[in-house]
Amino acid sequence: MYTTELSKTAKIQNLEDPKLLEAFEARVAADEFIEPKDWMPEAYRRTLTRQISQHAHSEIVGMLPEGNWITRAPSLRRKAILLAKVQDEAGHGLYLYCAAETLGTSREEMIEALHCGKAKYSTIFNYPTLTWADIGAIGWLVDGAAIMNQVPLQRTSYGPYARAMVRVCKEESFHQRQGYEIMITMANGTPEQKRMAQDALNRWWWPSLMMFGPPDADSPNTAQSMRWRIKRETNDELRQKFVDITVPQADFLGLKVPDQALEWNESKGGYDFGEIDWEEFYSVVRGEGPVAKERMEARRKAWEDGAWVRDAAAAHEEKRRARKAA
Ligand code: FAQ
Repeated sequence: MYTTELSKTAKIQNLEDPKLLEAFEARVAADEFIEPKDWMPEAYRRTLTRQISQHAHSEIVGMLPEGNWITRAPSLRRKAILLAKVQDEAGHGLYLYCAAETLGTSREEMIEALHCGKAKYSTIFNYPTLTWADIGAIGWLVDGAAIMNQVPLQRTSYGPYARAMVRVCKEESFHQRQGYEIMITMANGTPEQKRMAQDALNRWWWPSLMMFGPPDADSPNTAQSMRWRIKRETNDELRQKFVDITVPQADFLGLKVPDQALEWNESKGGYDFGEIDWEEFYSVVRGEGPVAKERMEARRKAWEDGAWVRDAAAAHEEKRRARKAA
């Protein structure tokens, strides 16, 4: 339902009214926000629905790896912070579903697409959280990568998505700091705690770099999304920025980034880094990630378990309407 179908997209574009298309392109080029009731090309609507719904699904599925640690957090303070963070992710998912709904697809349709495996969510959430240090690494690296990607999305051309991103980014930056603070504590703790912190960095580093998507040369959506200012920076540009910011943070922790090829490149003013295992990335995208099956089972179960709440809300609304009409 949401995957790119470039041949169809090209056909749709040829059917658009050239005058409307030209006016739309001019508005985007002038950095105006496009709003739900404005005319927009069908391919723009589709790619936004795809990206925003994938983003929403990621926030919701992303609650699972951390939710798994709420009862095992090492202190009441850590528990309260983690609980608040996981709740924030639920909120992000809800803003994003609302933003996607303004494009004409219902929340039920989006959720059905996730549950039947048609819609994607971020590869990163298909890896398991094995130790408490993973919660630090997720905040530091995964939220760090998410912010890197989402700050430019505050200026994305679709108004409801851009506005949702403003609040999301504020909360993500708190999330990143809480993760880094866990890493600081562990890296300066006992030798065993430092070893756990290094092990978490080793396991989360490469999957975090994959979050930015395929290299630009292999990204089917980037060129058009950059033209329509849905994306403001490319996958490779954001990945490079993330590496450049994060490597000194690892140095500060006294931890080693697990990449033999990592080296400062004076001429480009950034780090050179090793080849990402794209085979692994595509296999996780295909649904073959280490805990992909468990993630989808948990989401389907949550949806089924929550059916009574949705039914009760719908019955209440019906009663309210009937009372009003009487
Ligand atoms: N995972 O042509 P591109 C978070 C797919 S939120 C899975 O480059 P695009 C918060 C892509 O859909 C994390 N699939 O695509 C949090 C496309 O599929 P299609 C989520 C991926 O859209 C923290 C195909 O590959 N953030 O972490 C991935 O231009 C902690 C070709 O790729 C967002 O969603 C991937 N990593 O660029 C929560 C941000 N990468 O349709 C809890 C918004 C690519 O061709 C705890 N999204 N694919 O079949 C974006 O910025 C973009 O959609 C990209 C991909 C950059 C992810």
